[in-house]
Amino acid sequence: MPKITLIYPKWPKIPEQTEFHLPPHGPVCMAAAFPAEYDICFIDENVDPIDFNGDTDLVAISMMLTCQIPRGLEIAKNYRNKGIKVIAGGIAVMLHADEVAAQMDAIFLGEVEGGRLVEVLKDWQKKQLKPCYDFLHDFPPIGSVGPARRDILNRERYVYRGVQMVDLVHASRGCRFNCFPCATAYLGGRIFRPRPIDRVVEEIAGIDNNRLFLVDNSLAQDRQWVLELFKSLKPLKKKWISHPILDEEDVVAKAAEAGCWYVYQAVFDTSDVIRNRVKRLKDHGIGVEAAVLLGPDNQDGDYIKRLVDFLLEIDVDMAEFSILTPFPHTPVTVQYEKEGRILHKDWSRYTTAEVCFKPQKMTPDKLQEMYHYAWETFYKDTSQSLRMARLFHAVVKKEIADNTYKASPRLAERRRDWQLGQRVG
Ligand code: B12
Ligand code: SF4
Repeated sequence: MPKITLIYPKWPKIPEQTEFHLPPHGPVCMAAAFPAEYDICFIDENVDPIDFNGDTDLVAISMMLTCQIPRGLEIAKNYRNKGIKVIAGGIAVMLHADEVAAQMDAIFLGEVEGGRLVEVLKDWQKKQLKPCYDFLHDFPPIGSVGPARRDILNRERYVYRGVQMVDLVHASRGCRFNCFPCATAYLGGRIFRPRPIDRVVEEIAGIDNNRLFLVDNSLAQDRQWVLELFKSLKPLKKKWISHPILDEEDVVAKAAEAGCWYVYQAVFDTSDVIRNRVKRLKDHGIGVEAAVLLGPDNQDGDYIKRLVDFLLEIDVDMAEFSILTPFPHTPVTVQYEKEGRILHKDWSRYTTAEVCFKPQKMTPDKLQEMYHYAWETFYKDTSQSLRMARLFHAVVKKEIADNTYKASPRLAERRRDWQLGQRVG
């Protein structure tokens, strides 16, 4: 049985974020495309160390973020020095294709379903790996996307304070929008590709976790499809987080009924549109985590102060601040390249916690200072862990109400110990 080591390289976690890890999604989807006779050992280096002396026939490196690239290249070098072939794929490889290709035996651009990975493996078996398998924008039939291989995850690592983290799943690929800081239009070719709903439901029903994260780029792309999706999800009684949902009263109501627990909502200004959107979600019992980008050309220090005050005023549950970062193949990078505003291309610093470009209305130092100001001010009176605990409390209440609450194994263990202690005492 050929042994594959699939590695997700470590990345520098944003220091301000709560110290927990979500299970990686790209690798588990990719792993599902391997034929059954392959033995896959998965290492998420964010939670487990790599044993470079482990027995392996082929190394596959999966990278989602630009800031994973330097570590991914280091890992590849290490294995290639031992004569082991290394192939790389994932979003960051698509965005940094030439640079990565130069240091791998092969790169894969695009999505692996539809038999594409099988072809690559055949070439490898024949010792005829090509340097590049380019399927970017040549999408496999969306129906060929099967259930992800979550069994390869070391699940114990994705537990935070005794609580099992969410499992990730996607019901669609692509995004028809083209927002200025985002590479998704390049990756997905602006084509919204929903998966057949029955296959999504089948996959979700098979996940042994009541709490999920629907990582679809946006649930605001096709009204009819999202309504159908929510209707089909409702009987499963799962609780889920998602990126933005179409901001219409009936859609939000159906999302809540289908188990929507909280939403990552981009907050880019202090308008009534945002205020009302947040209110609508909260009125339906859906929590809101504001995703706030700092540094676009319309912002200065005072603008950021107003934005933070606004977030507190509209009472979002959590906020995640990131510094606008000129990632390759985004509209904003094309503009900043032209204007000579990119400060450096040290990818390990492209974490969104560091300023890598010249803002228009502030110095880079001022923007960096305002980033710290935003995190500190928002969480000054109510800490991040308390706010997160509240979100979890909300989901537990919903689960108790519909009889789906399951104490996570560690909490159940602690409760048993405590009850035993009471009896003995
Ligand atoms: C889901 C998601 C997340 C999730 C992470 C989920 C997880 N743990 O995996 C969350 C919400 C946590 C997240 C966070 C962030 N994200 Co994000 N995220 C995405 C999103 C929307 C989808 C990714 C995904 O899962 N796609 C579905 C999977 C199945 O596709 P895939 O990974 O491409 O895998 C397929 C192929 O690539 C291939 N493949 C994958 N690996 C390999 C390996 C080999 C060897 C081969 C052959 C093939 C292969 O097979 C798979 C199946 O076909 C993308 C946008 C997008 N559309 O891509 C942004 C995206 C990846 N995120 C981005 C960013 C910026 C971030 C944040 C930094 C934002 C922030 N400031 O907080 C954070 C970083 C996290 C951190 N530092 O803590 C950027 C990346 C920019 C960059 N160049 O670095 C993207 C591209 C969006 C954008 N703004 O442009 N994100
Ligand atoms: S930011 Fe969201 S809505 Fe905009 S292009 Fe990217 S994925 Fe689509």
